[in-house]
Amino acid sequence: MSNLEQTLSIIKPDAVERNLENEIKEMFKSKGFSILKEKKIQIEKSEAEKFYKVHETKPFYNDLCAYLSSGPIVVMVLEKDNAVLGNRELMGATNPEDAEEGTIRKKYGISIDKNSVHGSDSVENAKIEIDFFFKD
Ligand code: IDP
Ligand code: MG
Repeated sequence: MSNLEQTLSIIKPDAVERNLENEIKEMFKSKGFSILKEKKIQIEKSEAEKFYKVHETKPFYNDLCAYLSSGPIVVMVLEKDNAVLGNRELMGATNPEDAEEGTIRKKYGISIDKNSVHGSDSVENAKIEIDFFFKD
């Protein structure tokens, strides 16, 4: 049975800066994801703080928000069957050192904070995050 889902992906500043946008998009497409929407933007720190609000009590919250707003990012809506989990699998572990071969973070991630991509962690959060960037 099919279970078409949408999820939010972000190519983070470290990857945009290294011109990895096309390589990363090709990895999504080769795994069967359709890119329904995309835009390259730079956000304010205050917007990053809203986006990462679930992490506000974490010691790394301030650095994380400063980082996400430090340069251009590419935000995308990805679609395929079971897209949320499929994207998490393709991204790999949060810490690139722990990420499996063949994942985006293994291939391109520099460190736990510069790990090249973001992906929604549940269908519910995917809806919230897609609205955050694409509702106008
Ligand atoms: P995820 O991006 O794999 O979903 P989360 O736990 O949601 O990971 O954390 C959000 C982001 O915060 C991570 O992608 C990473 O950039 C950063 N982060 C998570 N844990 C740490 C940490 O221990 N130190 C520094 N940055 C962290
Ligand atoms: Mg997360």
